[in-house]
Amino acid sequence: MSTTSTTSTIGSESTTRTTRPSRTRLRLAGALATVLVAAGVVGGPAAQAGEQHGKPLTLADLAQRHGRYFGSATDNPELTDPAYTALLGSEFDMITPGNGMKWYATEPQQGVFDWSNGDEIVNLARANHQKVRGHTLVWHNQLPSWLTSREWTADELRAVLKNHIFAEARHYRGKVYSWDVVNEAFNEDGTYRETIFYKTLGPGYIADALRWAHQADPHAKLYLNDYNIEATGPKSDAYYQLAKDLKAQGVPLDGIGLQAHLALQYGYPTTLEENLRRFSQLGLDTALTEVDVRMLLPATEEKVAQQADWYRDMTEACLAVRRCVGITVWDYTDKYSWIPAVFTGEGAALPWDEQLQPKPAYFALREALK
Ligand code: 9MR
Repeated sequence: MSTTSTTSTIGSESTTRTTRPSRTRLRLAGALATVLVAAGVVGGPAAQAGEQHGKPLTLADLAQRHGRYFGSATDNPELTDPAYTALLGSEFDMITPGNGMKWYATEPQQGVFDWSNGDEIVNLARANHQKVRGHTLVWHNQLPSWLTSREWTADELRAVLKNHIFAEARHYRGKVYSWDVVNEAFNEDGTYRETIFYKTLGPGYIADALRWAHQADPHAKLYLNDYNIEATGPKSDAYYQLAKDLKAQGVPLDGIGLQAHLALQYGYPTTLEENLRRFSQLGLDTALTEVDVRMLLPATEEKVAQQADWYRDMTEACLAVRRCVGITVWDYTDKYSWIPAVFTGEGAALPWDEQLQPKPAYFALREALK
């Protein structure tokens, strides 16, 4: 479905110049333009073809021209695959650790911290001049068993939560661009998910988590992140209302992360752009944080083409809304996608195939970013 036709509001500066340029000035400007075109810096067939100095522009290069980033998730076991890490290091300018910063990994025993997996990814990203989205401080999944296997009083759990957030956000202070502070806090109908945190502490745990994360790392952008909130509807309305309330209370919230785990069989979220825009209008950043578009296997040419359209449409929606700051795919190759392990008979969700070859979705992304 390639229905959204959007106009980017970026870079639409109006010129106020009224004097007519002299001929010499025009000649100089012409010469400069020729040089810049030849160098592939602006315009020209090479730049239009997405090249610079004879090298194809990366998704990150193209996104940067719109003031956006283009990222990928990754996971520690994959980092031993040199063909994989080569593309990971060159095509993207934002990295999200898929698992390495989650609670089970970072605080395997109470008060005993292990930063090794997160650090490995942060160090790799820094070596490649990439930023990092920290994921995630508070989530009901992938918790260590010391936390889930007993009852806590509210005071105890509050102290446990505060300690974890402070330790982790302090450890990565200055090293992450943003934090998914609370992940997946709502049910599909917009009610609060009955997590250990909600049940023990009430809904105020979200504001507390944001305040503690801000104290621990004042410069990180703080996000709430969830799936199935791409379209308007009860779940995304719940975030809209919560974000509004948090802003009114002066709670440090910077953005809403829309995961965007889409599936061809469930249809495209046609209200995505409108939804991004309403969060923008609250003064919040938005980001597409975990994008993939899965399908029922086998992948046919038709499905792969439809998938490409969806990647294009999502990118155009983000570019059309000023405060949609970037897009991250939930890993970039089908070789390392989480989908087949969780959804039997589904897959082929990412822009590169299992052999690390670009698929139509990759070219659609490039087109949308050009
Ligand atoms: O990609 C992650 C996968 O390796 C884990 O097994 C899975 C466990 O729940 O979590 C995956 O990442 C999730 C992310 O942290 C939050 N949004 C949904 C993602 C896919 O499940």
